[in-house]
Formats: sequence, structure tokens, C-alpha cells
Amino acid sequence: MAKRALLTGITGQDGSYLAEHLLGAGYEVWGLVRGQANPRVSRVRTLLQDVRLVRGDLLDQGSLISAVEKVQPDEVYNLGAISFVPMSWEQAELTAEVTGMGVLRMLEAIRVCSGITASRGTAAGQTRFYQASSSEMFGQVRETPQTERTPFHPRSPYGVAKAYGHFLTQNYRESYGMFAVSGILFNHESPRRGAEFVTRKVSLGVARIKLGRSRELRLGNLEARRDWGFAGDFVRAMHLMLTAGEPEDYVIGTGRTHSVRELVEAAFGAAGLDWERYVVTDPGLHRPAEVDLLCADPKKARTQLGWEPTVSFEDLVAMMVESDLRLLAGGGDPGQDSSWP
Ligand code: NAP
Ligand code: F7E
Repeated sequence: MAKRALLTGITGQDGSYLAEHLLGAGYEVWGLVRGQANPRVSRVRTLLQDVRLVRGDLLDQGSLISAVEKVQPDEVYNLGAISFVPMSWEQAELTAEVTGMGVLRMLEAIRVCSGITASRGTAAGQTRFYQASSSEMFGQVRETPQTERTPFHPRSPYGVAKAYGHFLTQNYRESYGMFAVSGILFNHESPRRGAEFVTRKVSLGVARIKLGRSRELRLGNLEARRDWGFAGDFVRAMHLMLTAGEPEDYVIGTGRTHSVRELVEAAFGAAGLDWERYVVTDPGLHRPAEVDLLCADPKKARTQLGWEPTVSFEDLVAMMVESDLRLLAGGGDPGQDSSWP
């Protein structure tokens, strides 16, 4: 019988790539969708026709219990979150509820549905749980590169909420013997990335300028450095973690770091443009507390899971620019909220 996977965040970037990966591996894939008439659900129905949908919300404990009861998943991947860091300052409480407390609700849904208690422990064939932890937990980094043992110093309500979910996942593993793991993922991008994140803001900006639809691109801090990889590579690591022999946490990143300035240079270069003619820096787009430098040490994932990234930074940027040039030339444009940093 096919294994069953339940994914929260199916309408997001990672949900789409992970669903494709699991369908390819022969899984029956279920996606949790929220809201009465969520406009992103139709995109899931078009892009991922073999995914089954179940209603639920990370804010609603009962709905998660119902979803787990209905699907009876072998594996749960908790990708749902308020994931945009600037939004976490504007709506800190909502971020804590969805990105932090949502992890508790999903773990409790699995625990209750599996009849797990501290004294009874877990049974064979229990549901395995993956938590989407983040390099934002490292924040003001204590060492470079960052490993599974680097201490956390989150710099945003988002990073704090992710740290709560991370420790809680560890705690359910230790308290109940659950197969519950966290992937500490560094930034990963793709043509399906939300338009609010800097890589996609840049690739869309370049495409608009190249096609004569815009004359400038306004950005915030060009000096911040990130370890950017391709989302399609990173979802493979999630699956490897949940099918490993032992439940353990892993850092997933490329081990290379680039500044936003280098990203901009590469993206404009990929379209044959000189970035300095078009990029305008706007102090209003800086964050209240910045994460200056992130760079992964993915050695544990390489040696224990055999995981390797396959797409370089330069190829990723070119892939995103080419995709957005095609999208815009074909009449599509996801638009941009220019007030977001
Ligand atoms: P994304 O594109 O922003 O997707 C976020 C997903 O969360 C969407 O499907 C959204 O669904 C869902 N969601 C929001 N509120 C919800 C709620 N109340 N209940 C259930 N679902 C809810 O994020 P992503 O880039 O795919 O990232 C996936 C996960 O990895 C997130 O947890 C993110 O924080 C984490 N992460 C991402 C990165 C990265 O670089 N991409 C790195 C480290 C960690 P709607 O369509 O209903 O809004
Ligand atoms: O910012 C700088 C900004 O919003 C990257 C999420 O997936 O990865 C992501 O979080 C950097 C920051 O991603 C603009 O200040 C400059 O230093 O693309 P971002 P993020 O905040 O790193 C982590 C791992 C996650 O877990 C999150 O869910 O770029 N930057 N100018 C800008 N950023 C944006 N968005 N817009 C600008 O105009």
C-alpha cells in the first residue's frame, strides 16, 4: 500500500515541490488547505492534480485532529507558517500563533490520534513528523558557518516563533519517543517563490525593466548575506530526514554565502543589464533588526543523509530571471506590494 503524507503549507513554494517529489516516490499526498475560498487552492488543483485536499487551519486544534484522523498519515510535513520576516513585526501575535503555536497543535493532533502518552510511549507504525525550522533562529550569529550545535539568537518575532517550534519538536521526541525532526533550512528559492522575498522581488524587477515596464527597483539593505539554494533540492532533504533510521535534526544549506548586492548584480547581468542604472536603495525598507550573515555547514546532512545541493547560486538566479521574463512576456505578473521591506 502507498505511504500517505499530509502536508501543511501545500499552497506555498515548498509545499508544491515537496508534493511533486513525494508523488514521484509513489506516495498518496494530502494537502491541508485553509479558508472558505482560498484563491491559492485553485493553483494547487492545476499544478498538483494528484494531491488530495483536506480542510484545516494551524490556528484550529480540532481541524488538525480531524485532518489527521481522516488521512491517517505515515508522515506529516509541517510547512505552514507566516513565513515573511517583516510581517512578523507587524503581526507578531498572529506569527506566534501560526508559526509557533501551530507546531504545538499539529504535534498534539498526532499524539492524540496515535494514543501516545508519556507513560505508554509510541507504538510501531506511528506517524512521523517534520518541522520546517529556519536559519533565522541563528539570527545574530555566534559562529560561521552555522551547524546543528550553533546557539540561537533570533532577531525577529518570526525567528523567535520558529525557535519555539524547534524546541517543542525536540521535546516531543524526548518526552514521547515520537519520530519528530526539524530541518534547519537556509534560504531556498525558485520561480515559485513568493513575490515579497528578495530573490523574486529582484527577478521580477529585472524582468519588468528588461521588458520596458519599469525604470527602477527599490531595495533595502544590500549588504545582508544569505546562503541561497534551490527549493527543489531542499525538499529532497526533508524526505530523507523523515525516512532516516533515527530521528535527528539537520542543517540544510549550500555552504556558500552571497550579499544582496551580489544577487542583484547576477540577476541584472543575466538579462544583460547594468544594475547600477536601475537599483535605488531605500532606508525605509531596512528591518528593525537585521540578520547580517548566514552560511550553513551542511556536513551532517551530506555524511548521514547523502544530501547534496545540485543548483549553483548563479544558475538559480538565471533560472528565476528567465522564468519571470517568460511569465511577464506571456501576460502574467504576480504584482508587488511596494510598502513591504
Ligand atoms: P510560503 O511559500 O510562504 O508558504 C507558507 C504556507 O503556509 C502557505 O501554504 C500558507 O497557506 C500556509 N499558512 C499560512 N497560515 C496558515 C494557517 N493559519 N494554517 C495553515 N497554513 C497556513 O513558505 P515556503 O517558502 O514554502 O516555506 C515553507 C516553510 O518553511 C515555512 O514554514 C517557512 O517558514 C519555512 N522556511 C522557509 C525557508 C525558505 O527559504 N523558503 C527557509 C527556512 C524555513 P495559505 O495559502 O492558506 O496562506
Ligand atoms: O530577505 C534583504 C533583507 O525576505 C533576505 C524566509 O523564507 O528565509 C527567508 O527569510 C535579505 C534580508 O528572506 C530587500 O533585509 C534587502 O536581509 O528574501 P528575504 P529572509 O528574511 O532571509 C528564511 C531562512 C526563512 O525562514 C523565511 O521564512 O534581503 N533585503 N532589500 C530585502 N528583502 C526583501 N524581502 N525585500 C527587499 O526589498
